Amino acid sequence: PLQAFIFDLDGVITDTAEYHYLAWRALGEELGIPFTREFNEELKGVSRMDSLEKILALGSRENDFSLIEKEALATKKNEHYVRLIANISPDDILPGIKDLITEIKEKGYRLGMASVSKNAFTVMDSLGLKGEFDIIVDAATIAKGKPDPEIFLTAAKLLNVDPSACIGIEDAAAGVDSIKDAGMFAVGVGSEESLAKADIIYSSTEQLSLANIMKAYQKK
Ligand code: G16
Ligand code: MG
Repeated sequence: PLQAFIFDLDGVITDTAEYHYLAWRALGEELGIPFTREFNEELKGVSRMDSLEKILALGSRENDFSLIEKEALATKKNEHYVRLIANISPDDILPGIKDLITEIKEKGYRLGMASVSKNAFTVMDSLGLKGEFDIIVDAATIAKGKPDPEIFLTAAKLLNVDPSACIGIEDAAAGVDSIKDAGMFAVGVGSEESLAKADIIYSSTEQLSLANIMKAYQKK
């Protein structure tokens, strides 16, 4: 039987996915590597350094920088991102999320967070949601980012529940892969084409419904 829900942060709880996009896009332009929103889908849920590598590869510039230079580029993007999230408040929680969290807790399910973002604790604090979650995985303890299942498996372990008794919620293709490879039921928020592997897909957080998710989960 179902025991826990494990949420992604960026793009599910709040729209920081947009800020990651803006910060990467600015760095890309500076490097002469402009990219589209479509390409950005490949960056969602992917760690900071892996995202940088993908952007450099897009511009065939992966061999133009030393590791130290790459770290400086990643830091520059992060400083921009940190400025963009400076004024985040509970008003920035995406529609439908608060109600879903309340319902999940009322039904007695456990609640976890699986974000590979090193800024996750800050963002959760600004949103006023840190205390609502039973566990928040510390991204610094994760060796392999999404699509690897490590982060969702770690969340299940910290919650002390079996992965098969967990539902993961994600907005990124890499995140859905991570959930599925962890052996969990995957709820996707976004477009059908990029989240095809999810067990159930909603076009936006507003459409999320615990009753619906439960129905789909029980059918599996
Ligand atoms: C998030 C974002 C990614 C970002 C990554 C690392 O993952 O989706 O775009 O690159 O975290 O973030 P940071 O640079 O803040 O450490 P998630 O798992 O919350 O979707
Ligand atoms: Mg995300």
